[in-house]
Amino acid sequence: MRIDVVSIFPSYFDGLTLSLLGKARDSGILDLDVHDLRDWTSDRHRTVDDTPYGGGAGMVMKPEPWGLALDQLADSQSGSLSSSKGGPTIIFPSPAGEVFTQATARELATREHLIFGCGRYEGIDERVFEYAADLGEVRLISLGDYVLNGGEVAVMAMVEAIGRLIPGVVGNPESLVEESHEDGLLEYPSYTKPSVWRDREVPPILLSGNHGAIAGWRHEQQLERTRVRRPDLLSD
Ligand code: JFH
Repeated sequence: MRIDVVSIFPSYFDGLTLSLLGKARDSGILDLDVHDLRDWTSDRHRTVDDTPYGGGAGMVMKPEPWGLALDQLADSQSGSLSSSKGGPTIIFPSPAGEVFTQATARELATREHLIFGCGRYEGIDERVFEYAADLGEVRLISLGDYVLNGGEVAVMAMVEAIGRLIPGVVGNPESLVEESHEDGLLEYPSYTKPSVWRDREVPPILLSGNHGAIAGWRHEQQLERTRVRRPDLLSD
């Protein structure tokens, strides 16, 4: 999989680039490239923003650098330009997008080429989303119902969630099988040594060696936690 990220703060992604790309980079499983949007400006001040038409607070990202960036990144890899199928999946984090879930991560982990566009200020000129739709599949995705200052933190979360689903990427769990036990419940509680810590004991059943009883207890824990913390997962 190829992942391109476009941002005016590319150094935000230094840690992600380092951690995610151990053997994944060397083996070519995951090719993550972070780009500075200002590389696609041509004025002396490398301007990426301007005042909003119609008035209002703050600034809006200009379309021209985004158009040039998307042109270059969309045909550098994805082969077939235009035609909208076979092109990259182009993701713009947005507080007004569909909410990102594990199902979204699973879907995006199957794609050959992802391009993440990180907005800042009050967002990106709307015509960029229309233009991007001619280059690939456009997805506006929200990390959750709260407002960040830009798309970078959302992209880091999404790339981490997607990356760990790709076999061979650092952080990929041994047992995605066990994890994909898709019961839609919260996790059961985990314990490790010592068996008593500051007068607190590990639930004795976990030391019993009775694997059937342990599985049953864990499932009960999952149900109860979900009922208390996330009842929406049981009703919807
Ligand atoms: C982003 C920002 C929009 C204006 C609510 C009503 C009016 C500030 C680019 C994603 C999630 C984001 C996110 C993603 C990209 C950008 C800041 C945008 C408005 C806010 C104000 C710029 C924020 N899940 N949360 N935030 N901003 N809106």
